[in-house]
Amino acid sequence: MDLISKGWFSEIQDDLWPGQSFSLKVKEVLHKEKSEFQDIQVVETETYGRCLILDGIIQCTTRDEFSYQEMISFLPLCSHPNPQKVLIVGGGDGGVAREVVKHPLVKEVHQVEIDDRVVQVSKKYLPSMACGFDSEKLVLTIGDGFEYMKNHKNEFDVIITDSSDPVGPAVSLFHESYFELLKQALKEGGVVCSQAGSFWLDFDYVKKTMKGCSLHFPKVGYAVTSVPSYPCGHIGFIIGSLDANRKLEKPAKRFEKSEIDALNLKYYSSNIHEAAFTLPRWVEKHFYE
Ligand code: SPM
Repeated sequence: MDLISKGWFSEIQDDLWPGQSFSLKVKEVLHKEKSEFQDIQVVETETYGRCLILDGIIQCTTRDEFSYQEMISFLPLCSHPNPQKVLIVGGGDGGVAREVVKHPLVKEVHQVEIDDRVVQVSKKYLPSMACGFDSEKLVLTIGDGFEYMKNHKNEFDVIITDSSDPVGPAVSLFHESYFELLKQALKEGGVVCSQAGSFWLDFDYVKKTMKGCSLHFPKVGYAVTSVPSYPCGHIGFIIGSLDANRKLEKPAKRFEKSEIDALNLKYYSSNIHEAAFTLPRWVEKHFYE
């Protein structure tokens, strides 16, 4: 199916967000291919800069990606007192790696991405994100995250899962068994963070995923950020800690304004960290009671 009609890309996904769709006016299609795993497109838009689209779903635009990439990275990193060794599962555009390597306590970052074509296309068309791959702290492996973790036990302080939505290849990353694997790959007191969908669209799914996470993690929270190019302009993250006493909404590491500026953070701050866990009453009631 052609995703672009009369110069507009429309994100139509009847299974994931029935009856609604976000559209972007397209200036030019820069790249289009079918990899072994998915359809990959990069388009230049009129008002959101460049946009990466996988299987018809917007992954990031250069205008607003920092909100997602900073929050999925710094929420878990700052929920851990000493996040020296980090694993990123997915994140083929490089934006999460770009953020994680900024953290002053992070020494070593390993990333496992299944689709090398996403990495190569991002290097060519999305250099402001793919610059994350250039860090000396980073080791990139092309392969399956499940298989990778089976061979890496008790290794990481923080694991971030930057996946696409729970359809196709990413569906298993939302299952309870995935959280069990994450737990085994973590060191004592480790923290995980996964893209988890929006409470506006995926209410039951988020709740179910939180339940799966809480079978293996004594402390579980859900935090949100605003991303205008995602459906409903909104997305959330599930964060799990192996330390039952950790208060996820209170950053273990607080950054001063000068540090935030030095790290070139545009969205994340310690105040935003605390606010991100504050949920509307109806959501809080259903997620936590
Ligand atoms: N590094 C950026 C990759 C983005 N991964 C998440 C994409 C999610 C897009 N759909 C959001 C729908 C929320 N229900």
